[in-house]
Parts: sequence; structure tokens; C-alpha cells
Amino acid sequence: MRSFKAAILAGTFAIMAATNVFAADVKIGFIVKQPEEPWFQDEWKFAEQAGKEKGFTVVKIGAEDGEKVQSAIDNLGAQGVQGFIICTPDVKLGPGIVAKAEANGLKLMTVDDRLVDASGNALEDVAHMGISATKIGETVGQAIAEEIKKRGWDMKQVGAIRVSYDSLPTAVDRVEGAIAALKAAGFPAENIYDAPQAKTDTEAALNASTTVLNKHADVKYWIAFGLNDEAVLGAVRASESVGIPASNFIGVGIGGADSAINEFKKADATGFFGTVIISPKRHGYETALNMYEWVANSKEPEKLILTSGALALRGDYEKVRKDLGIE
Ligand code: FCA
Repeated sequence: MRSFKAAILAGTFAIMAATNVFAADVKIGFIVKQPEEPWFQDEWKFAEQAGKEKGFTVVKIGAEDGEKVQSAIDNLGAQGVQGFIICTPDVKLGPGIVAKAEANGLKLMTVDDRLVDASGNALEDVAHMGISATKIGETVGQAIAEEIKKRGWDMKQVGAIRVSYDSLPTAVDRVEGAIAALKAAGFPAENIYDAPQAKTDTEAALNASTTVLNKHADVKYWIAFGLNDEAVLGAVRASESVGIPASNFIGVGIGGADSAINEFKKADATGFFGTVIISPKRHGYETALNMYEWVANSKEPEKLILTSGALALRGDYEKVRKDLGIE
């Protein structure tokens, strides 16, 4: 009888050992498409904060193209990581990323940019945290429309730069949200000019916007919106290079990381009028924590979480950041 009990006890321990992963053994990968962008630096920072608090390790890898994504996932597998979070450089890599994760026995979650299949449909089985893109875009459009009215501009005489990256669904939702709000405020659709950027950084946005501004050199007042702060900053830099004064330009970005903050800190106001601050803390800390819970405690993450944003201007961004807990 005693040995029977001992056997049960031993069995119980064996099961516990097999199912209970200790925090110190948990390693989570965090792959981002543009490691130099302040937004992604912040996501990493907050993921590491979660790791420090819970005692797990975060392995950070930047992957700017499909090939690098593939080798990054293999690399994580070889390092004994149990799961990873990714913001992919191309959402169409979706099925390949899922297959690679499975081949390496890794749990997978996405952040910011949601994976799609060959027909462009979201991979709904992969847990994702993104922003409420349309709504945040609308906030951008409303902020611009209000400022146009405040400055007393005639909307018919205003040109709009739609800095676009249409292969990324969240980018389309963001700019279309802005356009919907502008139109609702009476902005003429025919004054909106597309500036497709080759990459989602400031330089690509500057190049795309310069083309639009040169083509419509007769337009006096300009507004700009896009996927993120970098897109709008590119448009602002383009306006400066062709001599448009800051008082004739209203750009509102999305993000609120250092790219925007450094612009607000400049002694003189530029055409970068505002930004909708989104939360790198939720996207970095919470995704890392959710992955940890999945690995360590078998608690599956929610399939879809969409986070909100808050408009910030030069004069109030510090307060807005504080309220969001992202100082
Ligand atoms: C996309 C953009 C980033 C950031 C993120 C939330 O990945 O490229 O700049 O806005 O969504």
C-alpha cells in the first residue's frame, strides 16, 4: 500500500514537472519589422519590463524582410524559446510564418500588423493585438478639420497629402478613417492626393510627398495624414523643402513615440500639428505578458485585442502621455 501511494505521489510530481514551466525557464521572442523606429524600441522596452517583473527572458530580433523573418524564427527555435510575438515586415508572409513557427514548435502571436492569407483575409486563428485603426484615423481627420476651421481656411483651397502604404490593411484603415472624417467635415474629395511610400519610414514619405507638392505647386494650404508619425513627418519635411510655412500646413500623425515628441520639443512649431498617441506599453508589455501566461500557465491569449489612441498636440502631449502611463 505504501509503495502504491509513493508511486502515485511520484507520478503526480512527474505530471507537475511536465506541465509547470518555471518563469526562469521561459524565453519569449519579439520580432519587429523596423527596429530603428522609436515605436518598436518602445514596444521592446515594455516587453522587457514585463520580463523583468515576471522573471522571463525576451529575445529581441529585427527582421526587415521575409528572409530575415524566416531565419529569425529558426534562430529563436534554436535558442530554446517557447513562443514569440511578431510585427511582420509584410503581412502576406502570414502562412509562411505560421508554418515556420509550427516547425519550430513555437507559440505565435502578432502585434500591430495582422497576418493575412493569399487572398488577403486575416489569419483569425493567430492571436493579435492591433490598434483600432479606422477610429484612430477618424480622430486624425477630425483634429485636422477642426484646425482648418480654426485657421479660417477655405477647404476648397486646401490640398491633402494621403501618405499611403496600401499593401498594409491597418495603414489603409487609418488613412481611410481620416478621409471619412475630413469628408464629413466638408473637405472636398478631389483635393486629396495620394503619396504612396515605398517603405514605412520618414525618408520614403518625404520622397512621396515631394512629388505631390511639386505637382500642385499652386496650392497654398496643405494638410497631411498617414500610417504613423514617420509618414506625416516625411510630408512635413517635404513641405519645408518647398518653402511652405508651418502656418500653412497641418499634419497629424499616429504613434506618439520619440519621432513625434522630438518634433514637439522644437523651439518653433512646425507643420507637425499633432499625433494620436497609441500605447507601446499595451502592445509591448501586454503581448509579452500574454505570451508568458500561455507558455507558463497554458492560458491562451484572446484572439483579437484592439487598442485605442488619444489625440495630443504640442501643448498637451506630456499630460496625454502621463494619462496613458507611457512616460
Ligand atoms: C504599424 C506601423 C507602426 C505603428 C504600428 C502600431 O506597424 O508601421 O509605425 O504605427 O503599426
